[in-house]
Amino acid sequence: MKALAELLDEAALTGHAIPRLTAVTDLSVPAAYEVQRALNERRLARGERVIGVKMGFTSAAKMLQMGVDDVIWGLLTDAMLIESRLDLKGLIHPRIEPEIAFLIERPIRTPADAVAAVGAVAVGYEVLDSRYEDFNFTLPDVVADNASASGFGHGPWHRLRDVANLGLIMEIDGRPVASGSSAAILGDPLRSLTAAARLAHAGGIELQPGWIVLAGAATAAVPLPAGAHVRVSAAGLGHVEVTTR
Ligand code: OOG
Ligand code: MG
Repeated sequence: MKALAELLDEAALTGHAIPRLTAVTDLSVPAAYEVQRALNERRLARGERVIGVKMGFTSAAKMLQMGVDDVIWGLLTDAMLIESRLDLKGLIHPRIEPEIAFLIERPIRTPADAVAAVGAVAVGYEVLDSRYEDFNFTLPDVVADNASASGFGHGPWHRLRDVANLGLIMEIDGRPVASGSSAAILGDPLRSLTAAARLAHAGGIELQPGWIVLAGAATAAVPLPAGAHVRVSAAGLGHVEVTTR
C-alpha cells in the first residue's frame, strides 16, 4: 500500500502522470482506500491539515463521463483550498466542475445526524487532476488517488436551506461550459452529505465541526486552461470565481 501511495504522491508532486495501478496490480476497492489513507498520511506528514471530505460520482453525469458506477469519497486538506487565483503549473491535466459545499457546525454522532449538523451551504467548484495518464482509471484507481482531488473553492456561506433543486451554471471567460440542477446529485445534495458521513464513519473518520463536505458535481467536468476566468453560480447561493494562470 505504501509503495503505491508513494507512486501517486510522486506523480502529484512532480506533475507527471503514471499508468493506472490496476493495469499492473490487482487492487480491490477496500485495498484502494488503504492506499488513499497512506497517500493522505504523506500529506499530513508534510504539515497539511484535513479540512473536509469530497464525494465523487454522486451524479449520473459524472458516472457516465468517467465510466464508473459507485459513489466514492476522498479527503480535502487546507493546501487544496483555493482563494481566487490558481497557478496551474505543476498540475497534469486539470479539470473543473461545479459543486455544492456544506459546512459542518455541530458534532456528528451517527451518520443519521449529518444533516442536523450542517450549518451552512455554498456554491463551490472543484479542480480535479487525476494522477493517471489520459485521466483514465477504474474505480479502485481513482479511490487510491484520493478521488482525483487537487483543489476547491467556495462562495459565501448561507444558512442551510432547501438545496434539492438549484440551477447551477459554470462559465469560462463568460461562456457557459456546464449547466444543470443540484437535483442531479442523488436527487438532493443532502443525500450526498449523509452518504459522506456513512462512508467516513465506516472508514473510521468522523466529520468534524468546521469541516467542509463537497457533495459531488452535478455535471461533467471540463478541461481547465491557464489564463481563464471561471465563474460558478447557483440560484440563491450567489457565485464563486477563480482565475487561472
Ligand atoms: C473523480 C472525482 C469525482 C465528483 O464530483 O464526482 C468528483 C474524477 O472525476 O476524476 O469529484
Ligand atoms: Mg467533485
